[in-house]
Amino acid sequence: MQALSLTIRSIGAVLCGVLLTLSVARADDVKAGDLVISQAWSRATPGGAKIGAGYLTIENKGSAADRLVAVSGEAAGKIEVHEMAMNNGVMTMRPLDKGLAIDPGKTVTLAPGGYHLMMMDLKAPLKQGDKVPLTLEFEKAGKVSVTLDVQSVGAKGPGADSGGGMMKKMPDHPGMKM
Ligand SMILES: [Cu+2]
Repeated sequence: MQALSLTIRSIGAVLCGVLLTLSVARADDVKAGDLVISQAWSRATPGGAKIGAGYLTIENKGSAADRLVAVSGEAAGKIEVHEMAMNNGVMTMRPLDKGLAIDPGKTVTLAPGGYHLMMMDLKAPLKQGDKVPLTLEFEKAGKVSVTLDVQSVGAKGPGADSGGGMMKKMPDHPGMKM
């Protein structure tokens, strides 16, 4: 019983932490072979949007290159690995046909404005606080399960430090006309 109440108390403490700082919720690192996957997150989709983007960090601690070749998940009809690039002054994105290379000793970060997982045909809008399970498939490391932590619509990163903390949670901007 003591263990149980301790657990409940620590869950309560974590919830408080989330409410106060929005910085506690963070998925644990996932290890697969030589790869370490961390900071898996996404953004809430504005109502009705059928596409969303997933972001994460992949570190290759091994001595051989690996490659993210496929992504799948229940939340979306289709998921591709995309890159953003400037083309004649226009920001465009395109699927990486051969997947995303993770060179040995390197860390590749998927983030807004760069590489991302493009989730198409979303079954439901992504809401802040949602957990979205995905399966990443690597050439060498094989299939790896990760969970995207859905942040606010305007979040710039996986935690409060980059997302603006409490202010982002307020739906109505004080400066806006009601
Ligand atoms: Cu895209």
